[in-house]
Amino acid sequence: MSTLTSKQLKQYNEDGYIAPIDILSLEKIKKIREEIEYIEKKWPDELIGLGRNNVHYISPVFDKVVHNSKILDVVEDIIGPNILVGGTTLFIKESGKSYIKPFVGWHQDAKYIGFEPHNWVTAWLAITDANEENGGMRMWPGTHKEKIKKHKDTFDKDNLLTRGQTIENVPINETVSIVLKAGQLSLHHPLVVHGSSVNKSNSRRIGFVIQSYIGTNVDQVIGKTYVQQARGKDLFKYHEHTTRPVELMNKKNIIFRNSANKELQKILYKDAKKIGKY
Ligand SMILES: O=C(O)CCC(=O)C(=O)O
Repeated sequence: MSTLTSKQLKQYNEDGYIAPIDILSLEKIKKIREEIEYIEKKWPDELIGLGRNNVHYISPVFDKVVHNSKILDVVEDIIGPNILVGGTTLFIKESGKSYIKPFVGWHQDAKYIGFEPHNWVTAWLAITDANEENGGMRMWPGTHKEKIKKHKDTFDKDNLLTRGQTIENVPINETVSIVLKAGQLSLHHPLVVHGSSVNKSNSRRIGFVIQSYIGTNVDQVIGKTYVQQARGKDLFKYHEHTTRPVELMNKKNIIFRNSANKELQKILYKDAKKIGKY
């Protein structure tokens, strides 16, 4: 029996995403936010640039999120019972009052991530509310049924994507705003076109993105991905499995995360003209 309702599954099949899904209480979200702020204060370089990736390798708090059974139940409904965690990214958008104006260009995740076949799903957990005002995501429904589109590398410094990539001429009036309360989740398909605008509010917008949950039948065709078993059995053994952190910022875990992030960087910048800040 599935956890997602038939309406939610229909939304995924027809539109390429599902939102919102209730996952964590505000009390649990507060602890996650405190963990971010604690790391930022104590180790100011740790979560910026390439360091926005794979915080679940150095923080037991985030490790617990990626192995959360409520998230895995809904992910299982989409990709089946054998699930690996293929990576995570913190998408933090500072308030519009800061000197940078971060946004995310229109893109399809499948263009750069290298996971084939597309038996995978991206889970976006709202650590703060995410809405039109503070730069929540917008989806272009139905585009997951299309092929990979042409992406232009702009290297715009405010674009939170690695190469500042963007799909041009997206009809904004056909896109839909994803509104999430802190603690809610959205799921999106590898091919659905999405992006997000600047944060015009007075506070940060934070999304913790499991990018992505992959079925064990999914290989990495560009480079190397490390994985954790989230549920079920790895029947294919395409990837190297990693251990889970038991304390924050353990030295061994830091070294491992740095090398995993370097491998990720090679994937995300394959054939790019230059390397950006992430
Ligand atoms: O956080 C955002 O605004 C965009 C994140 C995104 O593009 C993704 O999760 O695939």
